[in-house]
Amino acid sequence: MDNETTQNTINPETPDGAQTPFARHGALHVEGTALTDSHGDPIQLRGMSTHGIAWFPEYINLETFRYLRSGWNTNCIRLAMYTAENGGYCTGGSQEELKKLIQGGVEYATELGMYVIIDWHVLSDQNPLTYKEEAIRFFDEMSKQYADYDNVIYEICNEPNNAGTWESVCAYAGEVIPVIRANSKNAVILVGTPTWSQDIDQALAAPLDYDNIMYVLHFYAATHTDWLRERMRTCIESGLPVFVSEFGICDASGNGAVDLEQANAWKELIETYNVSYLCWNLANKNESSSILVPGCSKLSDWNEEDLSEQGRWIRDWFLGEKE
Ligand code: IDC
Repeated sequence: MDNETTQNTINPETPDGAQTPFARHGALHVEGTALTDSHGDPIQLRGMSTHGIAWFPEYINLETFRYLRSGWNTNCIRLAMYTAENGGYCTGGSQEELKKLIQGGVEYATELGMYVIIDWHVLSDQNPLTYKEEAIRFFDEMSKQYADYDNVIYEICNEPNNAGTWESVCAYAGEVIPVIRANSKNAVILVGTPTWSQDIDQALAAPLDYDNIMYVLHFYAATHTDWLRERMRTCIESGLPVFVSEFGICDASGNGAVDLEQANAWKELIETYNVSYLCWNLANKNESSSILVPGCSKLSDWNEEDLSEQGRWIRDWFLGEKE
């Protein structure tokens, strides 16, 4: 389906008459280091990542997404589906239920004219090759189903680590990307990098041979400081397209104190290079990376008391964006 048709079939207007993000920007592609919209202009995606959808499915609904779009000024949502862990897609979770959640999330985002990332959330399984066959089946199915959805972005391995070396990521990507591309020719694909998506320099040294690929960097501001910012700057300056599909401003456990000074340094760098950024996580778990406090059961219209410190900080960042 071409852009025109897709733009016409996806709700072009928000209730207040403003055009939706997708209606304004259409299908995305990668030009040099920049994520670029259908008019050839650079675009910055921003928004929330869900927590594991198996554990916090309640946030996948139209009203929450609408509030994130119209109330929090975001244009993208990331659907994080753990592949391992308790209830993971490859470790005993109900694949049918998990796919229903993904499908709901994609439909809500599409109805609202938001971009949506389908995240194959490799973490304790370390090496994306561990569940390669499952990944191939999953992404084949998803990319067939969403072949005509120009707002869908595929993230093929959240955070390779330990045995998940750049060589294994390349071997994995070499099998998974062609499967997606056979169905959805031009989809933007995000590729995680070793050491919990910190080693983007390894991707720079040996990039993948596909178009419309971006390499993933994740940071947690209280843990990852100057050295990782320096790496991001160097890699972008050297021509690597970088996408921050997950970050927090607490420590890498997803908990602990937030570090506002480091958080602001990251924000400045991200804005300097117009990098896309998605914040971990949309839940009310008792941990500092959750944007909602544990007692908050509201699914939208959050006020000051409903938000954690990270929640208030990220809301203010989103609201400060021009567009
Ligand atoms: C964390 C969650 C936490 C959960 C843990 C293990 O915040 O509630 O118990 O995973 O499943 C990542 C991962 C992301 C982590 C997050 C914080 O992508 O799944 O979520 N983190 O540890 N990389 C660096 C930090």
